[in-house]
Amino acid sequence: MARRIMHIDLDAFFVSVEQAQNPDLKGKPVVVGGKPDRRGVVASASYEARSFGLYAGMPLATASRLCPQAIFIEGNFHKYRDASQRFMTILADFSPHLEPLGLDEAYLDATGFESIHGSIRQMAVAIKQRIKDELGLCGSIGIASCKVVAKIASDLSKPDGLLEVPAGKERSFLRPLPVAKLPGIGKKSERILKGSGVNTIGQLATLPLGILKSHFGAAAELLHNHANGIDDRKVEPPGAAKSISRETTFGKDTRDSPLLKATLRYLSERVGSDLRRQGKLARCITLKLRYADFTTITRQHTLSQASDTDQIIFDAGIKLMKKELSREKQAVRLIGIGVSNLVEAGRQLDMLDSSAQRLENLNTAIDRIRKKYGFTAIQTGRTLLLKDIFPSNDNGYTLQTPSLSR
Ligand code: TTP
Ligand code: MG
Repeated sequence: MARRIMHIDLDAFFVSVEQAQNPDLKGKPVVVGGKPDRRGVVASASYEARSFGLYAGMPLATASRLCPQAIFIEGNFHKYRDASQRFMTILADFSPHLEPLGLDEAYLDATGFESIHGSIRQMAVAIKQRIKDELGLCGSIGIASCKVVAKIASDLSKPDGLLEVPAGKERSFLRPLPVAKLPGIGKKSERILKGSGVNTIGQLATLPLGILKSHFGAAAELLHNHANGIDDRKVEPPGAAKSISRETTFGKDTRDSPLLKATLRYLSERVGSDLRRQGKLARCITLKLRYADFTTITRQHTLSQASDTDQIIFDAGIKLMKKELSREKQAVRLIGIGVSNLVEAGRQLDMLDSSAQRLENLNTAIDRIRKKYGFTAIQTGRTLLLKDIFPSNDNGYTLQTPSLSR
């Protein structure tokens, strides 16, 4: 089932807090940032001020020249922080799966909440209403199956907007939009893309990955995925026991079993090493596969006992992979392994189990050596295969630096 992710962003936040406290300011061009005789820039401009061409980051002097009748306010950060905390408290009433970003925006995972509110859209309406009633502020909400599309939707809907992108419609929604709407595309990237004839997100989505890589290096894959409405990032509440994962995209889609196994082994070792460095044990192992047609699946296995050993992570991953690939005939584009449900390492490991103890001792020793001499100083049998496979590019495979997501 497709996820339902909301992105909520308050409209003209600093200005709106001022307007809520002083109704004389409502409906007028208002700027927070300082008096125009001060050096400095606009922090927030009301939508009335924006119609004169004012925007955040513009020098105050320029703003005053473009819109002399605008009301300029110094601003008070404590006030905005209080409003922000009250805003986040309202959101937390709706879902514990909440990830605040800065002061005035947040992601909320609303998957499965339709039964409570009638629909996710109605849930968003209820959120907007409470923000209006309790804070006197307007928020815009985007709803989609992933973060990047939800964020673009809330941005497009501003001000006081609500825009839902149905599951399956991500690409057609993004297709006509200018590339600058994609988070992460600044002025410089926009210029580069325009130079390659790419003006819309749709054009970016179909640009061959090789061309994108020549301009954006390691960021190309992410950009390509986002332009195609693909974004697996989870909504991660701050401070919650997170997950550790590693993944890698093959230079060429593959069904080669030794290669898949060796890569999984390598990724499991990286995850295990991170777990031990953080002093954590994991209960849940997740395998991720993306196929040639970009379909992405995750399969989970819960361990009877929390662990941080490479071998146990790998064993669980390989079982899940074998089962999955026996059903799926497509070639694999990306493979990843992750652990979650983390607990502090303590006495959870069964010390009576000598084989578990031996593995733990071995892993600790390996980590010590790696810390001293680098990660590749020791490689176990299966990862050695990677060396054989990846020494040159002539077989078409490249192993990219695995990304670490927490
Ligand atoms: P934004 O959400 O980017 O802007 P906004 O809320 O004023 O307007 P809207 O979302 O409707 O487009 O940023 C939130 C607050 O962060 C903003 O009110 C003021 C502050 N801010 C700065 O101080 N400097 C900046 O350059 C930006 C962009 C924001
Ligand atoms: Mg805002």
